[in-house]
Amino acid sequence: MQQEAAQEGGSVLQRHSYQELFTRYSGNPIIQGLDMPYPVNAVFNPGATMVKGETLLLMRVEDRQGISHFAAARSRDGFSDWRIDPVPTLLPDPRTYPQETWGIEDPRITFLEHERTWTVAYTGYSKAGPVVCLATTKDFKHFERIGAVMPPENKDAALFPVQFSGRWAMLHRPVPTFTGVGAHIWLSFSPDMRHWGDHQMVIQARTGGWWDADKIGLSPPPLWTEKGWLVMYHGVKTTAGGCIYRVGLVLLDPNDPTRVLARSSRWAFGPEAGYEVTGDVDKVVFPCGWVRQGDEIRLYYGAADKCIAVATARVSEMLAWLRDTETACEDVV
Ligand code: BMA
Repeated sequence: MQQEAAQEGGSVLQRHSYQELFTRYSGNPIIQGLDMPYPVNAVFNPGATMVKGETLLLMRVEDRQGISHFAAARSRDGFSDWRIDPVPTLLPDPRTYPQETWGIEDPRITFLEHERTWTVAYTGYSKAGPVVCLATTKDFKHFERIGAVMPPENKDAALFPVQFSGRWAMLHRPVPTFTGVGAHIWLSFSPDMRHWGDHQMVIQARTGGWWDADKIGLSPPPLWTEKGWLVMYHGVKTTAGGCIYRVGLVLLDPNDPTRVLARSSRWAFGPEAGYEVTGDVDKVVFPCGWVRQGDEIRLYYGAADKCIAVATARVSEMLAWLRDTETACEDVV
């Protein structure tokens, strides 16, 4: 943060100018409901990855019944000229998978280099509540469902792209039925992506007046950096005017992702632009995917549960910012 003195009307005003970590793309929002080749209510919360040199977004599309499915959009530069599949890319299939009765939501994509496969973690909206589902794909045309891997209520999940001591690891957010304890981010391990165990809580929602009090959840999948796993998570602040969804950063140990190395005290990005402030759900930025090109990260996010936007940041600056705004976790919860 820099402080500047501005001379205005004869008096000296102290003005704070913040160096924003993320820069919104000037062409935001990049995809809206009207861009879809068929009638929809909203398009938001996309997973993101690179496929054959192009950016691919797997978008959550809410139809005009209120039920969500996925549609793929592709772009050469990741900002413009999106080519959207003419028909839904992945529809809920409640007859075979009852966990998808009321739709599929919020996909998070992890590329598994060794397997040359993408794993998509998404929310199945079952009659018993949201569950974590996994599916794999090699082309974003055909998907193989692994099924529901975490019972309700649980969402905001993504796989790490590597194994730890021969096991897959997944971050996710169960919601306890026990009241008053908050909803936190957990880590679980699996030998086969189907059976999960060794559950442990790794990132705890803060309490009281904090921006991330009581309820947090993973945003995009964890990102490998030379300093450790960079994790972006959303925090939900409940106010008299409704909820505000913002995102912050955490760094996990590169070899042991159960260990939190650093956590930002301030949020890194929050709803400010008109399309983030007003929509089907006001004041929401909800990223489910990011793509790294060298030191640049492109963050793809749903804005106000209505449209899709992108913002950029530098990984080196995110790590430096995290160090500068860090708060010892035990002091704040
Ligand atoms: C979360 C999820 C997201 C949604 C957000 C804001 O719980 O359901 O899909 O974008 O709420 O409504």
